[in-house]
Amino acid sequence: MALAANVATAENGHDLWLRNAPLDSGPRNATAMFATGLVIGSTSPTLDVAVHEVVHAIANMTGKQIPYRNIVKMDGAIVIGTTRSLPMIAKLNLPLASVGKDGYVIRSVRINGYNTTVIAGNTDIGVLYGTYAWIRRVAMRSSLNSLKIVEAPSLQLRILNHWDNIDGTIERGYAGNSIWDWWTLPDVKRQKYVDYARANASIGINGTVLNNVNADAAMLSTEYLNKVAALANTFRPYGIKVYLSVRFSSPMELGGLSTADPLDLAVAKWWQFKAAQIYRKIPDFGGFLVKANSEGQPGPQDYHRTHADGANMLAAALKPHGGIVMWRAFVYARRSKDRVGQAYDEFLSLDGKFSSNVILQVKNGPLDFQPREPFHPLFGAMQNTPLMMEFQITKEYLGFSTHVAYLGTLWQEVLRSDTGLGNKTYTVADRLSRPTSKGITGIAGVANIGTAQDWTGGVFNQANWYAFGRFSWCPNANARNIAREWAALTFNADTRFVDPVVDRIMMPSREFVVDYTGPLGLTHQMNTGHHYGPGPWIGDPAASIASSRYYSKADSGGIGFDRTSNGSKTIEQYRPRARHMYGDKSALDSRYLLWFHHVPWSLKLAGGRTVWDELVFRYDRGVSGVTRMKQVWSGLQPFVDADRFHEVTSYFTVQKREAQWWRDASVAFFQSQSHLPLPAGHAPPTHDIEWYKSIKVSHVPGTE
Ligand code: BDP
Repeated sequence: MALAANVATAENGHDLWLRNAPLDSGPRNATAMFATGLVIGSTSPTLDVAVHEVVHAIANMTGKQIPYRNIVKMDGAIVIGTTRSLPMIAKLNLPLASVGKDGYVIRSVRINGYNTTVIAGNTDIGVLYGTYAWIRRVAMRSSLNSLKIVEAPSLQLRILNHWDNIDGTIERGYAGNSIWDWWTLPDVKRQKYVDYARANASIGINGTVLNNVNADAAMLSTEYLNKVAALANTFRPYGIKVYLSVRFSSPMELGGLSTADPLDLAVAKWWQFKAAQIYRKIPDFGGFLVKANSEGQPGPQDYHRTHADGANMLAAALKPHGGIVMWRAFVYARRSKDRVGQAYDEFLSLDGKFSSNVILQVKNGPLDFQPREPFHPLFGAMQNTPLMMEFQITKEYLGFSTHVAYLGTLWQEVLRSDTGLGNKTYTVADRLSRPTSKGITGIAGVANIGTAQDWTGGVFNQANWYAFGRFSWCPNANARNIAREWAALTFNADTRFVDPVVDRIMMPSREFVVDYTGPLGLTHQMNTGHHYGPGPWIGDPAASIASSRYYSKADSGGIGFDRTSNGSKTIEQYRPRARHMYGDKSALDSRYLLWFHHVPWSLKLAGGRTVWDELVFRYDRGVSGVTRMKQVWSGLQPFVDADRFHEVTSYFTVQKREAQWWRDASVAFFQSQSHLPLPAGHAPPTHDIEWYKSIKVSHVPGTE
């Protein structure tokens, strides 16, 4: 039996999931049959891209050049366009009315007596999305017969947030430097900007915030706006709008005003002038993203104004131009008693007070992108304000770029959580896509993209970019199906590869990271500042300064943060259904136990083990999980090109070593609190606690 005949000799990962690798003979012939010619009407920059994509994909996958035509006169024609670009599409009675601005229809249709495939949309970008969907089917060797696909995204804004600084560094970036070469812009328009737009369009992403939420006012200077405009021009054919993070005090830094008070008329005027200038350069500019009064950033509270005052003032400046404000709910100041409660406390009373072109951007959990958190209570609480999700694609808290952690499962867990709204299950995904009042909908992901040749510093990190795009299109999507698509497109569609890589590596991978960094609902046990490696000993359980010990509250009596009505009460921020689920510790899913409850070490859990024994068991489960992933990967060599195979192997070596480090350091620390013996069969840490404490890592990438 010939294994994996299609393995390329070497690949550097730059082509992502768009490799369009040659098909083997069966599917190759079938595809050739379904693509004998391309029928197009009038064109546009976006339709040109669509046509180019089909022609090149077919050439790469089947070796065949397909001719252009303007009428259908053979079987296997692919007919591409809108009702305007190609009037024959209007006669086909396609269900285009239901797909809106961005959706598409792909249909096998008989035209002039010939069998054709029609890829149609109401807009050029809808057609392009449909084109990528069809190419994906070909590349995955799915059937091209009797197609009846009708697709539309559930969310309007599908946006990447780059935490890129003007100097080229990336806050929490682990894949090299920023891909925006600010120095040479606007003159030099690099191919990578096009490749970037293409990759995003292929998974439905339609916006990008170019700069860090900890923003530099200089980004709004005329000089930088010209550079931004050059990028916007490059992205436009791919349907990607540009947005900027803005520093709230920009009127002072750039405009020389003495205040940034949102109710000061001169301040409002400054923003109006700035908005008008931006739209002269970039007529389809998306709008602003704002981090205000959080982690030292300026904001309206500096002037005793509310978040709504600040957001609405900016929204008024953008409104005449069609722009929006994405105002972040991630507010963190050290004064809060229970850090996870702060966003709710500050925003709930503002529900319904934001202008119609403002959307609140809420992180998936109430803390900060941890490997596991319950969903953010604002999704259940705020009913009269548009809310968009913020996920973190870059793995700040999940092992950086070297650990394999597929985040599709994390996002699915959050999106499927029941908010407690209404009488029956009403998930976070429902809340995002069905706002109670009509308003903007959206999702953002903090990008993991950098100058690394494979974009993300490790090929498995590409899966998270891909999954983010697919979830942003359909928040009810299935993480496993997405992983299957990605693995087939990125490596090899052979099920002997796809099955194990998805079910034995990708799907369990994030849970292994949870197990070796913070099982049972423990959170934020990483080292401070750079967030790399274990630091469960850091801080003081009694102090209000957020630190590992503040979060674990581990001492000889027990472990866990009491957020029930006897403790910080933040559980009360959830609606009754969710509150009951998280509140009843006997019924509670142990994944969230220590997030909500402080429990004695000896408490018996549903599975029969004590909390202490279960904790140790899970740390070890995480480590052995990594060993297993590595083994499974080593068996997949026949299906993967050598370069990518060996690189992933070496990442697994790092992950294995670091999982062990996490486990040993954590078990050593918690044992110094519990004073209990390790359960039978579990090895003691290699070193004592002082040894782990003494490890200092420096020059950690991505640190401010
Ligand atoms: C935290 C990051 C920090 C970000 C912050 C944010 O450590 O670098 O600035 O989130 O989201 O997780 O604003």
